[in-house]
Amino acid sequence: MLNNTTRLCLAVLPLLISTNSRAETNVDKNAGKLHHQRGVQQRIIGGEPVNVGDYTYMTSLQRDGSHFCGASFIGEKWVLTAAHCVDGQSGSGNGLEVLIGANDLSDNSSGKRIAVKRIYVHPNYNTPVDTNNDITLLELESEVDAPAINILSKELADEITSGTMLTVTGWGNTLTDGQNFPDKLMFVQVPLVSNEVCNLPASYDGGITDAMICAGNQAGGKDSCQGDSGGPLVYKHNDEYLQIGVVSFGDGCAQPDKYGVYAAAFNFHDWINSVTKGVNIENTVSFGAIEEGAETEKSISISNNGATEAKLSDFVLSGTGSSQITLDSSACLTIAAKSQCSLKLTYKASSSLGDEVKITINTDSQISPLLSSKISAKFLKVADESIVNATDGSDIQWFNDEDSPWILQSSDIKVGDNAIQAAAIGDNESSQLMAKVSGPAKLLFHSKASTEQGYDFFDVFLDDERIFYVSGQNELFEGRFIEIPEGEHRITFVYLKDSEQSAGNDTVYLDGFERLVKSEPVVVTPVVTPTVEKVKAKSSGGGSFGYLLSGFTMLFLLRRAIAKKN
Ligand SMILES: [Ca+2]
Ligand SMILES: [Ca+2]
Repeated sequence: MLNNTTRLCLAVLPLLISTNSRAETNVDKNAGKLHHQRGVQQRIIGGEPVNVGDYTYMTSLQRDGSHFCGASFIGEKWVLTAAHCVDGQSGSGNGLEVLIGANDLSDNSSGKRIAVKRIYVHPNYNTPVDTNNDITLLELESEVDAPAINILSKELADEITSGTMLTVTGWGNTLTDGQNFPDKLMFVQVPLVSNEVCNLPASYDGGITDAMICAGNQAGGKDSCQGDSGGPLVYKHNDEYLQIGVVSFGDGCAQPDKYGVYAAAFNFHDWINSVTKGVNIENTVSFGAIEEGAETEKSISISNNGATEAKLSDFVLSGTGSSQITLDSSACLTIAAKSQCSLKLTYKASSSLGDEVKITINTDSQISPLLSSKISAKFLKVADESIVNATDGSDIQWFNDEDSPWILQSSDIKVGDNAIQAAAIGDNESSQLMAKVSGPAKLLFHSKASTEQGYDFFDVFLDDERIFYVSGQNELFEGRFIEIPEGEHRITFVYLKDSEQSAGNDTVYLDGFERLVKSEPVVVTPVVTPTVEKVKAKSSGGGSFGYLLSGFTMLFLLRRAIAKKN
């Protein structure tokens, strides 16, 4: 167990890690989302191109045809990568693809391309410290006939001494200044460093856990870097490459004493077995924002990757507030081999769910006898009269965040005597406000925002679709219209901060709501207008819906991780 001194040291580590983890920076595609990926750009350092036909287990993790992380093919339909590459999000593949065995990413005939069906993040990722257990399995749409890599056994790992040369491969950045992501696969050899040395004050000062290993030269000069994340660190044993690590993070790249840090792949055999041959449940389920009195349904998927039928029993919900949830387990009492079922949860919201709400299930699978999934929600309660009045709206039902409520203020006003302001939230938190409106209608609102550009957001959703956002400075109140179709609709105003830093005044104001006379029924026309500081993000529509859900889930996960440190 960690002692107190170590914990104190670790408390400063998250910032260090998040500025230097080794996923490829790609703000264009992931604005505001990939907190790990901001930061300094450097290189797979001191490396050289591999010979075509070598390291054919090497895999590129891609979205929209662009490489953003490394991975390794471990056989059948399974790929290993880092948890931070997928933002710690278990669940459906969500458009991810892998390219197995390619050498040149610009050559379309190189390698085998296949979609990711499901993501299995290690359940203890980021626990008890950030970036611990940074490992994830990707289940592919079907089995792939390609050379696979085996993972080093625990026994063999114990025999490997520090100084042993290991090899890491990747398509990460090759430049010290600026960016050059090579198309051709690179490799570099680095010596294994003991956890003892890696934990010295000059290096990671106690931040390296048993789930991590380090490699690199004390003088620096050779290392993995941004864009190499998730890729394999391998050991050559009797002419066979065996995977020993997964590229995770480092303080800069190839700096003296700042070794590359890898998830210790050989420590995860049991978990890999339980996923690839056992019964699995999604680690976390989020109902997202839910208002007082509402009822929302959510499905949790359970998959049986074993070769025989699995029987499930003792479905138990526990934790503060869990009595508001009802469960329909009828579809999941037995799961045939290699198939899935859906567990239905219904949350009738009258109060928040505590931090420790979860469902546990027993199975007859010896590999995975107990399943557990954490359940979260953002509860919004009926707003105070003062909030209702300050917005100057009418015919609108308001619901305010219970934990981080929007507040009344009188210094920044568009209409009347006062307006409302998002809560002063910390990193990884959100302050949400919901307006329920019956359409058809046209709603006018005024907002002004001052947030960290590209990372902190003021988002407006019409039901599940993001229709407007600001990230950056929007110093004067600006009016926007929202066309609301027939029926009851939810408009949610979300001020969302990422995992670090602040910029500007770090707040959002809302005022001057007006529900205009009932208009003709209209088709929703999204008001996508990032104002002064334009950030690049995925276009609106279906894409942003997925983005929204994943952002929310991340938020809840991270909040829980923070709570644990207190
Ligand atoms: Ca007002
Ligand atoms: Ca921020």
